[in-house]
Amino acid sequence: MKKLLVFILAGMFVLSACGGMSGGEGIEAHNFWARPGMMDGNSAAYMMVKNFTDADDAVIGASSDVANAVELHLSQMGEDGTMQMIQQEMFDLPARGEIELKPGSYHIMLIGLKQELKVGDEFTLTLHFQNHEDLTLTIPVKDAADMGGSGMDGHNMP
Ligand SMILES: [Cu+2]
Repeated sequence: MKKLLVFILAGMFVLSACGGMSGGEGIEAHNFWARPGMMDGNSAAYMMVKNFTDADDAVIGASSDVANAVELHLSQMGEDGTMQMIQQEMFDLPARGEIELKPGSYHIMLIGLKQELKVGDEFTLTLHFQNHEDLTLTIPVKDAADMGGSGMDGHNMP
């Protein structure tokens, strides 16, 4: 029985190694989604961005037709205990590194939606990098509660 367990653990290690930083090329975005938003309201997009190159890079902006403005934000707890959003000039993306955009942390903010974004909808978002060419993504709108969004990061406010 013990031998079998060791075998399974070894197998899991190999799988997780393959799912890590190997196998990719250039810069890739994974697991992207955005939270729903009302027309004229806001939304936020989240994803994992991975840099498979040997050069430091950075996300320097994003654009989308569904919003009047798209900004790079960081949510963090302020001194008064409320969640605050701070606009970022860029998201650093070191060589062979990655950055996770997630609720309560780094995110791409969609400000002034030109259309309602409902769960199940999709829209186009283009990421701009310091060195790498643009990356255009088709982002699905998902229920933030299903995705680990607490609703406490400032985006569910009216
Ligand atoms: Cu924000």
